[in-house]
Amino acid sequence: MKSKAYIGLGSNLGDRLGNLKSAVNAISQLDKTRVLKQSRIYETEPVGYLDQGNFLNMVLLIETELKPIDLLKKLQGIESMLKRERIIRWGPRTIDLDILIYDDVIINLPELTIPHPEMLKRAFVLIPMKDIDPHMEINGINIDRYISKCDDKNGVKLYPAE
Ligand code: GSY
Repeated sequence: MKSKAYIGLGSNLGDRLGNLKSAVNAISQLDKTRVLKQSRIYETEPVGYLDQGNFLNMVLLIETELKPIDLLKKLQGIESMLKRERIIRWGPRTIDLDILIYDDVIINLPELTIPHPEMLKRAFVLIPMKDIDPHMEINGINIDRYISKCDDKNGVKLYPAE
């Protein structure tokens, strides 16, 4: 059965743009998976642990036959392949791949929570997501309403296209 999932990507170490591109390429080559849409890329000020460099963030909409846990494992494989470094818990990372939404599935496991618990408070997730679906509603509420309440919205800037 084919499912749709939104994946959040972030990088703030090394070749940030190259890391995002490599991750998109690796996701597009996953078994039983195809990338349907991708957002533009945004440069975003760090949220949480502030003493670190700006991130590049983007969001993908994929179609996949992988179950959520299998998709998580594949994404973790891509993170290790891209040599994700994360010394400080909320600190800099070469690449971070998060399953944000998977159909209308709700999962609460120690290793995986879907929908992503922080996504509705993070403009660095919602603004790219809006590129993919400008009229998106979450829990019956328009995405713009969530964005307007995000503390980090002024720190999210479109990254110049190449
Ligand atoms: O949530 C993923 C990692 N992360 C990010 C991020 O991707 N972008 C921004 N702007 N801040 C962040 N803080 C953390 S942790």
